[in-house]
Amino acid sequence: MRLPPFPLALLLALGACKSGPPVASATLGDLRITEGFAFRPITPASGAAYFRVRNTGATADTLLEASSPITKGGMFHGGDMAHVDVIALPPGGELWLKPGGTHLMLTDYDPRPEAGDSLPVTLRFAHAGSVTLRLPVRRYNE
Ligand SMILES: [Cu+2]
Repeated sequence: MRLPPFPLALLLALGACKSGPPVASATLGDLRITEGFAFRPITPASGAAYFRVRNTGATADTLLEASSPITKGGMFHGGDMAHVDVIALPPGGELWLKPGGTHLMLTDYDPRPEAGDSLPVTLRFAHAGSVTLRLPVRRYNE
């Protein structure tokens, strides 16, 4: 039996949505964003994402929020998992979210990304505005 063309096209579209080419860096005004990635969530309930932001300008900025279209929530956590409301980026300053330290915690993934997928994440800054990355997804602790 042949598959009708419509569901096949839909399936291909969904696949492309989950695994388009990753975008781990971006320039947004004076901000240089690099080294973005996410771990594949152990469960769909929550998973961490990481990136580095350098403010090369003379104006202070603040990272206000981060969100993904495939998660319900997004919040910043310190290395002790304590909630961090916003993150300051003074002129010449840097914030580097990495495993064991401050991270972006995304919650309620649907669908849960696989290793090799890219995870769309939008960062919103008070001064520079918003940018969307497609974080490469790695197997946990890889
Ligand atoms: Cu956390």
